[in-house]
Amino acid sequence: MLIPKIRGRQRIILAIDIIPKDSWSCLCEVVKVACEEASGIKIGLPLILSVGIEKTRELTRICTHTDSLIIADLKLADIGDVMVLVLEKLKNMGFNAVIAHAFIGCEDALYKLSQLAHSAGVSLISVVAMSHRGADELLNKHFVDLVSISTECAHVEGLVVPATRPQIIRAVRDMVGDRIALLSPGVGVQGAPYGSALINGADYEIIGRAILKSHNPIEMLRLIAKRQREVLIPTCGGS
Ligand code: BMP
Repeated sequence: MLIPKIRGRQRIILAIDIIPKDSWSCLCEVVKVACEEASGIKIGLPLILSVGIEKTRELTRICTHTDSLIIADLKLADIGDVMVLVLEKLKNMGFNAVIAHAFIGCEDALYKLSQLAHSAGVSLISVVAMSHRGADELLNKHFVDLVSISTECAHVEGLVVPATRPQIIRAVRDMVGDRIALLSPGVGVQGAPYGSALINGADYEIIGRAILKSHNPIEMLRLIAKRQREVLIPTCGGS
């Protein structure tokens, strides 16, 4: 599968780590909207560990008839032989994309995962920088090397770049041109304004708690999408 680069619809990927309002049916409704109106979902370890594999499969099934991204975010960071075992299981659970760390390197690691992902029709996305403050202590200092590992050696389809570090998004976009999708978390609760990652070159904003913890998650998702569109519309002068 190829991650679509330009989408005619909302450029939000819903990050699911919690259950909104402690209601499974509410979560299913938001997932349906995220996959039918927005660009898909990203399911994290907290959700999988709290509801289990069968329930997770229920969520991915809501999206399979759409052309959405259904991303497993386990941030894989292991030897290639072990990661490929995980990837097979994730594919069977209905995921069509997985996230791995790039810091594990290419040989016997990201490259091996990328080969299997490619033959299984699963999109591989790697993390080249992160949105929290501690990421600046080590990881974010190496984003240029991590982009090279990810793109020149492993040929991933997408890169995770932090909305809280717009300069990194711009630098990565300059490095990779238009050939790779940039997915950006850190919008909303972590402080980056809605649409800001898109303005700086990201293709998608990954947004979780701002939607799932709101009073009306579906309405909030649509409001954020509207805000993204407003921010992206070019203005014609004024300050
Ligand atoms: P929220 O919008 O609730 O802050 O969620 C952001 C999501 O993006 C979480 O699932 C988190 O694991 C993920 N994420 C992040 O916040 N920063 C990164 O650098 C990389 C991530 O995958």
